[in-house]
Amino acid sequence: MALIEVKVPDIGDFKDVAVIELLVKVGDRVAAEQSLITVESDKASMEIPVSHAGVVKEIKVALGDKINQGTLLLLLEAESAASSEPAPAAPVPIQVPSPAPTGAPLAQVTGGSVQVLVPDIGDFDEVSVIEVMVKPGDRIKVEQSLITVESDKASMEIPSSHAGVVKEVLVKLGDKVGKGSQVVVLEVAAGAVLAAAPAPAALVVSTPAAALLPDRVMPTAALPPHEPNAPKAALPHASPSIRRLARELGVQLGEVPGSGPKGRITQDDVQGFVKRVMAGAVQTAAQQAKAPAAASGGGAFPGLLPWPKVDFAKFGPVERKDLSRIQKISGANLHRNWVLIPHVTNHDDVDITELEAFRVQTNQENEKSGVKVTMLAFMIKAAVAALKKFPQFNASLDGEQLVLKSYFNIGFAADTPNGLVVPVIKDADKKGIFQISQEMGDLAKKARDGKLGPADMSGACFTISSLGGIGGRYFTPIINAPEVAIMGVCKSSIEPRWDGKQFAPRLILPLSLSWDHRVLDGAAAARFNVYFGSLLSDFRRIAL
Ligand code: CAO
Repeated sequence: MALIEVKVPDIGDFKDVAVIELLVKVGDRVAAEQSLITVESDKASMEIPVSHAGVVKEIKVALGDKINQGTLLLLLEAESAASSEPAPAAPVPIQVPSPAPTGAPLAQVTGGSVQVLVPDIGDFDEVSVIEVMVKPGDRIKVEQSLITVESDKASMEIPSSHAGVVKEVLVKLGDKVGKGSQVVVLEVAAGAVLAAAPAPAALVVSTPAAALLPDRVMPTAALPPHEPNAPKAALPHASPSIRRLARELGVQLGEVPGSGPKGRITQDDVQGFVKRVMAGAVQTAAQQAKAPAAASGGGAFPGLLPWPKVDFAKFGPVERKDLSRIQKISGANLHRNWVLIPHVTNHDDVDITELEAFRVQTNQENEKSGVKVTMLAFMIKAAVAALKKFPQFNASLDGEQLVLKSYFNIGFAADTPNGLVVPVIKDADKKGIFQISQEMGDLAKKARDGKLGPADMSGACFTISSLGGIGGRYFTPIINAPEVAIMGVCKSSIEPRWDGKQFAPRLILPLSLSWDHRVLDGAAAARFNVYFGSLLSDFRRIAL
């Protein structure tokens, strides 16, 4: 047994390609030519195989890493018996043929038209057209893929040598094509016919299929075998452009049934899948995971990539610190709420010039009372009034029922050295501004001292998160489930406002209301903000 370093082989013109999939893990037994990782450029995805059989000892790359020829991928304890030659002691790069140059014609020019031809596609004489990606009338760019062809070893996309408008498509599904076959007739702009074609080398296929495949080529039928307990090794059967489309739409290709030859996933398959999901006809794995998760408070998301594992110390000195107990608890809650609640945030501005003047005056007049009246106390009262006017905001979702509350407990986010907590002012409708200010001060102190009990933090109907004492403009507060909305407040500042005759300096408070789109909608949220703002602008309205 010898420990060998497996490095990225010659990958042609590719530089800094991203690792999009790790196909093995430490401890896996791999066969020679088995794929280790998948990398992807903007033009192609490709699997990088291992040169020897053996056991994976250490993986040196993580998802998202950018790799180049020579990058160390992993350490392998090679099994000399499984290899045709003795296990080498020195690092062994996987030898892959470089893309061969070719002088094959890519286009024939006639007047303002160009006939795009199949370029040199390496060892393949006759390959089947399995996908036609353009139709007459389409405007296409240079290098845009026109068709996908497939041999028994690989599939590849044939790009256009010119930009232009497709006049005629000269191939159809199932046709056999080879070097020089006509693909499309393009109408090109005058003078463009002599434009340089894309480098044909990009289309050469290396063999065997298990070896690294260059630009625009991805292995299909002849994927190497994988260990039964190894992670899912084969990517879903689809071309790079389909992968890109799926990524843009957030579609997990593994969930899309392929209707093309050998189960290949086509553009229509991806679009059809999205339509069925939107119509509610099918559920994605993530959606299925959410339903039980919502009920049980747990659940994973199959299909999501694992969290990137990075050896940060590689890049500089680091220190590790455990999350505080509050961070762990609130983090888990915030994560669940963010994932399960469809959040929307409406931002608004409120003129609080008069209210702030009143607050300052009140504090001056009551200096000796020891209670400082805060803007947050006014907001809590305004929130109670707005919840009374819009009861669907004072609600919780319980399965298919909405629980409407006739009590008014308002939570407020408090920043403490150990993390975020949300103490609750109970029955805020029955309390005045002084009492609310006093209770808030007491609860905020208890929070900072780490002395809040569960009763101090339960039973809220609606939460206000104020960053006003710190700064900022707007943000997206996360709803504190099972509430259905949360008001975020940032720092007020003097801004010019038109009073009908002139611009006057006014104190403007920025608001950010996040709400649950399963229960509320944008119009309701806008009305809530307008009303809430009108109360803060003229607090006398609260008595109406
Ligand atoms: N605009 C401008 N100034 C504001 C303001 C606003 N919207 N809100 C408060 N201020 C001022 C106050 O008037 C006070 O000024 P003075 O010291 O001159 O009187 C100063 O900012 C500090 O106020 P405060 O923060 O002590 O009091 P508060 O009632 O506004 O807030 C509390 C109390 C507990 C909510 C706050 O201390 C806190 O923890 N806020 C952070 C909440 C948070 O982290 N939210 C994010 C959750 S999402 O991660």
